[in-house]
Amino acid sequence: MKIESANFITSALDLEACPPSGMPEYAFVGRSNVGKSSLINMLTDTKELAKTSGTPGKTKLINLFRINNAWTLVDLPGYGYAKLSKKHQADFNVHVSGYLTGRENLKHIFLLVDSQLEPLDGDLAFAEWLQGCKLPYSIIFTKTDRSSDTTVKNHAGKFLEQCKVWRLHPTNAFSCSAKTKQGRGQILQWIDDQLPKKKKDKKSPTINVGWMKKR
Ligand SMILES: Nc1nc2c(ncn2[C@@H]2O[C@H](COP(=O)(O)OP(=O)(O)OP(=O)(O)O)[C@@H](O)[C@H]2O)c(=O)[nH]1
Ligand SMILES: [Mg+2]
Repeated sequence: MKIESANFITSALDLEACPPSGMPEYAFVGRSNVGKSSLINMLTDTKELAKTSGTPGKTKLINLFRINNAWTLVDLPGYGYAKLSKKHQADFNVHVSGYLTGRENLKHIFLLVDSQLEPLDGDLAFAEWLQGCKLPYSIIFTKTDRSSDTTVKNHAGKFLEQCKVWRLHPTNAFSCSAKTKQGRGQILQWIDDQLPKKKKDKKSPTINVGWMKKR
């Protein structure tokens, strides 16, 4: 999919503040600092559409972006960073879970998992919660440029093994690097495949004027 336009729509505190939309929506969720905002910039080929930071907890609101005037991409606050205040984590739970369970046009959730780390129970528990809510989700292993291919494969393999143990069935699994753009093509292609197909322009009917010549 070619990104022709990527525009910020709004930052919303909660579901009620998200403008109603009939466009298919795709949300990115995961632990604080896992690389959600960086991945959104990488996918849209922009530098600062989504705000990133080395300090966990940068994204505090539900940020909506309109892509190609056809679908919406959503950057969500992160979860589970121990150093964040209890209040921040509680707000995350209420607002993000309210958005995920209540947004009618939400088509798919990408759960980002750091490929540098061994599987974390927090990520598996989040996937379990999504599945319990019957929300369709896929896994994206992030920051693949930071480790060797062997380490990335090892961590991704272990995580997917744990998914089986936890009886989790993500729709798909991808890997990506916001730095090298690895995975960009696959993720965008997969989203494109899910989008409703535009109807081809009907050709104007050709008028057969042969009968006129005979007269
Ligand atoms: N090397 C490398 N660094 C990355 C990658 N993705 C993100 N980072 C870095 O990781 C840090 C966190 O990235 P963000 O995109 O802000 O993470 P986030 O998940 O949006 O974080 P919160 O908004 O705090 O939940 C930043 O310093 C990024 O530059 C990647 O693919 N490769
Ligand atoms: Mg962020």
